[in-house]
Amino acid sequence: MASSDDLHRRRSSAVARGVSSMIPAYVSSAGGGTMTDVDGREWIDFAAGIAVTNVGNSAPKVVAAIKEQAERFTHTCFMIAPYEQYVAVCEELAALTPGDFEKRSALFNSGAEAVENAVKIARHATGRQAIVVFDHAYHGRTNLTMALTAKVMPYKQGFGPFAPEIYRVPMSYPFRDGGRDGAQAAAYATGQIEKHVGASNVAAVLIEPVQGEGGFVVPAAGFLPALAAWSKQAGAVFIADEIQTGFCRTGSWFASEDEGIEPDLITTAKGIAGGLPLAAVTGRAELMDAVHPGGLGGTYGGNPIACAAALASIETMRELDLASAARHIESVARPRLEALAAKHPIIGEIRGRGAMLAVELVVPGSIEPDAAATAAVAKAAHESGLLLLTCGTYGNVIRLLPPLIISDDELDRGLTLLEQAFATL
Ligand code: PLZ
Repeated sequence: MASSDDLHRRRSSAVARGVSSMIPAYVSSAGGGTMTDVDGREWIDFAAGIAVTNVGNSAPKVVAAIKEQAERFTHTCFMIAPYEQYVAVCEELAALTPGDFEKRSALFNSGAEAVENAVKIARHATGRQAIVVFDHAYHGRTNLTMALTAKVMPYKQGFGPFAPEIYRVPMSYPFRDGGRDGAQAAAYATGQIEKHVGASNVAAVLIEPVQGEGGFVVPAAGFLPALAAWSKQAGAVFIADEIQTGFCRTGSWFASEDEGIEPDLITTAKGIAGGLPLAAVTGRAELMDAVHPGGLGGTYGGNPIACAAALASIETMRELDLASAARHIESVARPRLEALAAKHPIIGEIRGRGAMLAVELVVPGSIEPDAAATAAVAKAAHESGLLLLTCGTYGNVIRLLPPLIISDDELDRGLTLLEQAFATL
C-alpha cells in the first residue's frame, strides 16, 4: 500500500489546493471508535467524519444493505422510475421527526442541497422572500447556503456575489451575549427582524438548534420555542437545520425535541445514512405539497444505495438505542472536561449536549478567544493519534463528535489523549 507521504505527493499535483485535509495521514480502514491509516497507525475517532458515522464506519447492517442493494440496481433516478427504498426513508422521517401532523419529505444528496430546497419550499409556500438566519450560522457552501452561512474565512472569501434577501440577526450565545436568558435573546432577535425586515416579509426563520461549525453554541433555554412561536405568529416557516444535530447526536432523535419544538420543516443529512451521501427536507404536508410536481428533484437525490444505507442506519440506531448511547458518552466525557477546565484557566466554557460537546478556549479571566492555543491543542492531539476537530467563528472551540457506538475504552483513551494535549500548552 502507498504510504501517506507518497499519497500526499500525488495529491499535491492532482487535488485542488482549495480542498484541504485536517491530518496528513491517509485512511486505510475505520470502524468502531477507531481509524487506521495506510502507515498502520491507529487513531481514536472523535470526529465521525463531521457527525456522519453515528452508527460507526462500515456498520454491519449498513454494509449488508449497501451490498444487497448494489446487486439489485444502483440507480434509476427516482424522477424517472421510482422505488420502495425512497418511499420507506420518507416514511421513517415522518415517524421520527417531532410533530404529530401530516408530513412529507423530499430527498437530496448533501446538507447544503437540503437547506437550499427548504428555502425554495418556504418561499414557494408563503409567497415571501426574506430568510432570517443567525450569527455564527453554518448552512453550507453552495451559493445560496454561503449567503446563509455567517463566517467569511474560509467559506465565502472571494466567492461572491451572494444571494439576496438573507437577513442575519443575533444568536443566543450565553457565554458571549452578556448572559441574556432565552426570552430576552429571542425578543432582541425578533425585534431586529421586525425593524429591519418586517414580519410580513419573512418566508422563513432558519436555525441550527445547536450550532455546529459556528462553535457548538447551545442557545439559552426558551430561545428556540420563542422563535418558533414568533414565526407562527408572523406566518413564517420555522426551519430547523438538524444536519449536524440529528440522528441521536444530542441524545434525542433530533435536538428540536430537547426543547419541545416542532419545526415546520427540518433539514437532515450527515448521520442519516451511515456515511453515504443522502439528505432530506421533512415537514408539514401543506408546505411541502405547495410546490408543483417537478418543482423539486435532481438526478441522484434519494439514490437507492444511499436509501438502503439510511434504512439500515436507522434500524441500527433503534436497535442499539444510540440516543441513550449519546447521553452515556456525555455522562462519561463531561466530568472529564469539567475537571480539565478546573485545571486550565484557558478553558472558558464546557458546553454541548449528548455526544456533541465543546471546549471554548479564551485568554484566562476574559472571553477573548484564543485561536492559537486551540490550534496547538488540536495539533498535539493529532500528533498523538486523536482525530479532533475545532470550530467556532473565532476558531477557538474544540469539539467532540465521536461515533455513538464508540466503546468506553476507546472514549477513555481519546479523553486521555485530549487531556495530554492540553498538558502540552
Ligand atoms: N448545515 C448545520 O453542519 C455541514 C461542513 C464542513 P453538506 N457541516 C460540515 C465543511 O467545512 O464543509 C452542514 C451543517 C449544517 C448544513 C451543512 C452542509 O452540509 O452535506 O456539507 O452540504
